[in-house]
Amino acid sequence: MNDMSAPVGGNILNLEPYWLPYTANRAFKNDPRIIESAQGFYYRTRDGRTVLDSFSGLWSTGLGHCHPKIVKAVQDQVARLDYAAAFQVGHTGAFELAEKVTDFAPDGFDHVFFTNSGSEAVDTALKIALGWHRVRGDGTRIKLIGRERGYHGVNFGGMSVGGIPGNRKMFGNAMLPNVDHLPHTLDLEHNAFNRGQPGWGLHLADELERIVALHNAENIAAVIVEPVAGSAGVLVPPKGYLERLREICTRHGILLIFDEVITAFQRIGTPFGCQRFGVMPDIITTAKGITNGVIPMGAVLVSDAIYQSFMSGPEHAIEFFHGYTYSGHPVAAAAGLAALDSYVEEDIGSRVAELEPLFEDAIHALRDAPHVIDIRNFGLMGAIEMAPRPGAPGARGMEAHVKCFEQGLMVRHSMDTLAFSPFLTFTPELLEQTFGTVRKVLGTID
Ligand code: PXG
Repeated sequence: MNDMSAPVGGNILNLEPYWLPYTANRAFKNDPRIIESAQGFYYRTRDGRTVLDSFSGLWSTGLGHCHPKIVKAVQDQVARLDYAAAFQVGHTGAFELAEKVTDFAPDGFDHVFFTNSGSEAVDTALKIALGWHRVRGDGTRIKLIGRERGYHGVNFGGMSVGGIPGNRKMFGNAMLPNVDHLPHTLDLEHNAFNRGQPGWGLHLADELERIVALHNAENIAAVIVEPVAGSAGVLVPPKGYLERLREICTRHGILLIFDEVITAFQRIGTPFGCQRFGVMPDIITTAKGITNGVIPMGAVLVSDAIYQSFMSGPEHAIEFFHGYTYSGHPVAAAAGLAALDSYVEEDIGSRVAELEPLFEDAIHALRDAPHVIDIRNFGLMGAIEMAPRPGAPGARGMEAHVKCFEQGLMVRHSMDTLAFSPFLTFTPELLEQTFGTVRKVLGTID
């Protein structure tokens, strides 16, 4: 057994009490992979090995681990103001960050509600959508439309509009009512090995018309999609698809929510993903890159029109009964301010534009590697899908992950799909190293 619970010459780590999230706990505890520290593009393990991170944390740490400016901002902030009550008083950092996020966001997104995660951002956005229709006297609009294979976190709202079967299986009878789903857009018969946006699949946006006809527009509050679906294994929207969703939502008075937990903060080359596609939603959710993943934080962005609709009733009354103890937390706000400055100062948009074609070539070079049935990419998001081993779906993905780690490379697997989220400041050499290791490992898997 590879006993990483014992560092070289150190004490044994008790692995039992910790129930790991989204992890096969028993398999992990039999063969733990424990990270002790990180710097730049690398993790350092408890047994002293260096591991190249091909996933920027979990799509989160695009500027690199232990980014000096962010580390310093967090250290200074925690010593100055560790926490301030989030309700009925404010603190400077939350206001400053809200202004900086709205400056960073496309025109028209003028207000920010802070949360502590993507899941909370999604549930907050769904509540804003329901509340907005209600305060405007449109209270019959209660239905929410998500998409198959969509991932919107693990809270009840996000899970219900999400379309990941594994998330829904155990909780079927606790799902929100009044939810429907669009079909997803991946069909390997038509769009396998596509580079960038597929030319096939636009007609799938028209399914929204069918859903609207079924439920009646007057009952539908919002449609929520990820501009590029991340967790499901990088499903890239067909050309014209997001534009068509926008057009249908506008025509029927339905709010369009883009869940940009992954696609914001330069992951696909523009500050927010919607700018890359030139399609503006009504509400944006985000998290992860807002603080470079350093301190948990999520956010919901809305237009002035949406915000102002809530600003009615007696002035002493709370307009939106919602909030978290840690909304706009001072330390998270400090991390966010430093991260947003860094995206600009380091000209990350240009670096992503330079890296994207190199990443595309490097990942598609694995087209002829064993088991590979599809490769997809957009911006600095990419996925390699393997055929499942007969009778054991997910086993190849797990084996690839473990073997890559042993070879000094952290890759993310979800079932038999390997996902890649390289650092926004990665180098061509490290892209070669990443995919060279993956190719080698795939050659060793049955
Ligand atoms: N929406 C989207 C689009 C996400 O990608 C969430 C909501 C939930 O965020 P929190 O912060 O509550 O986890 C996410 C999170 C993966 C992976 O491997 C993806 C996520 C998280 C962890 C792993 O693809 N996405």
